Amino acid sequence: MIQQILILQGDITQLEVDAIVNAANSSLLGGGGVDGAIHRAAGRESLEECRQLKGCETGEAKITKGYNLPAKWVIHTVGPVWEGGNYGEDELLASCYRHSLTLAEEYQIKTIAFPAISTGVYRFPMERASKIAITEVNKFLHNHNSLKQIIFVCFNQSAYDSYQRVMQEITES
Ligand code: AR6
Repeated sequence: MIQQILILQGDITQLEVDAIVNAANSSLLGGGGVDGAIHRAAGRESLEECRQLKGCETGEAKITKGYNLPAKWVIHTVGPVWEGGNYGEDELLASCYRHSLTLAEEYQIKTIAFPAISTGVYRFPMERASKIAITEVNKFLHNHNSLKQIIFVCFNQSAYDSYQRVMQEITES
């Protein structure tokens, strides 16, 4: 099966994909940033379903239906708060991508979109986060072939530039 990685700039809540990933917090009860946007767009039932999940650990992921979103599923993952880089942040962020992709495979998801997890309120440096994101997705695609399309959704131009730069570096190395 042909697999494709795309980098787009835009609002993840608008995408018609099988699943979008939410950069949530451990309560899974909503917040600001992309989490707030996803909950607003998905609607009240989504929050109800999240409430039943009883939270999520950092680096792990849980799934709910998409409700009013164009996406069929939402995979909620909890990224690490950036504390300077010596507190296991890189590994925890990598774990978010791995757990999200594993869940996607379990649910036979073919197309999935990721925001830049942890790079907003949680302050993870964009360049470093995008390198981890692209590396983990590449590794996963190397060993699994169920996913068809992975989209990295960048909310602004500097995030988009960072993903493009890192993708080029990784492809050329
Ligand atoms: N579509 C795509 N990307 C977006 C969107 C959107 N609609 N909105 C923001 N981003 P953040 P975090 C980008 O802060 O750092 C919440 O309160 C944004 O520019 O949403 O993991 C949660 O409840 C940034 O690059 O998530 C947690 O408490 C990226 O998404 C906490 O924030 C992630 O920014 C999680 O912090």
